[in-house]
Amino acid sequence: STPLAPSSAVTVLGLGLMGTALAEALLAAGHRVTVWNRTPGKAAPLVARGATRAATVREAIEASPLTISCVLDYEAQHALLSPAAGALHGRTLVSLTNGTPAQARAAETWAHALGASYLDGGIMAVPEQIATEEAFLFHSGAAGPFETHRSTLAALGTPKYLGQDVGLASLYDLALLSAMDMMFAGFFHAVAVATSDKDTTASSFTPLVVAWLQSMIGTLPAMAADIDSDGPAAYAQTLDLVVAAADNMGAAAREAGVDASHFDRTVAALKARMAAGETTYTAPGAVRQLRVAAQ
Ligand code: FVH
Repeated sequence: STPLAPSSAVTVLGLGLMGTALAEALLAAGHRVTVWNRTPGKAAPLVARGATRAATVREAIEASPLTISCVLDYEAQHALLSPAAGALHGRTLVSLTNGTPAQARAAETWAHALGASYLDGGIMAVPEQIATEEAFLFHSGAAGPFETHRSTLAALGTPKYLGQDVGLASLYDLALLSAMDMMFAGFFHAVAVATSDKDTTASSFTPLVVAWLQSMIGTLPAMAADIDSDGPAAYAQTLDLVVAAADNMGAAAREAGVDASHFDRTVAALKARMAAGETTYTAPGAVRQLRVAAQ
């Protein structure tokens, strides 16, 4: 079999916006970078900066002890790795492809069966933030391979190791992406409602959204403490009030010609809790409600 390349060698599979940023960061950190992409032409700018373009996935994996995969999804990742799976023996695969905890666990089992080490990861950054202080990456999986490659991974952003359970990186990644997604959805909704006023623009309204959300973010640690505690919640409102407010938010959206179905669902769920005898709206109650609704 091909002897392992020096530890400064890293392979990147997938040269979309993120994969390209990762490869650039590794080159800037002084690594010997081998790249492969389904559409080979995307490698040209990296080759101009010193990367080596591999003709096949197998050739790419064999060039380095560490391969980082960053493609669209796990289906694409598995499809491109499968024909070259044997090359992973004795090497480490780090998947920075977005996926679920179950997909990470299946990928780890698959890699271990091949005699490869496997780490999962979640990138908490956009491509422009890679290798800046803003970027951090979750990693999970066996501690040994993480420690071996920690300094290489640190070239991409601050590595945050979550533990041996390989599913944790994607669990945290998707939880944070969910928070971001719902925040953006809230922003778009608020802008749609406010700009139903002919004199209001998104740009004139947005500083108010920013100020309000920044102030509300300050309440999250106290709510978290409530969620973790068995005692009475410090942050509490009457359910009556929360239902009335959600009703009004839905009505205002409808008056503004904006979809109000989110508030219809919220009001229905809160009224069901009131019918069951609950009188108080708390953070632990809201989290519990999400679990009840999923059953
Ligand atoms: N971009 C971002 O802001 C986010 C930030 C958080 C992390 N994500 C994750 O990173 C993965 C890749 O994202 P990306 O931004 O690089 O995505 P694209 O620019 O769309 O590039 C997609 C790459 O995947 C390749 N690809 C797609 N399907 C296949 C396939 N069936 N077989 C092989 N490769 C495939 C694609 O190849 P090509 O179209 O250039 O030939 C690109 O290399 C992702 O998991 C995000 O969730 C980014």
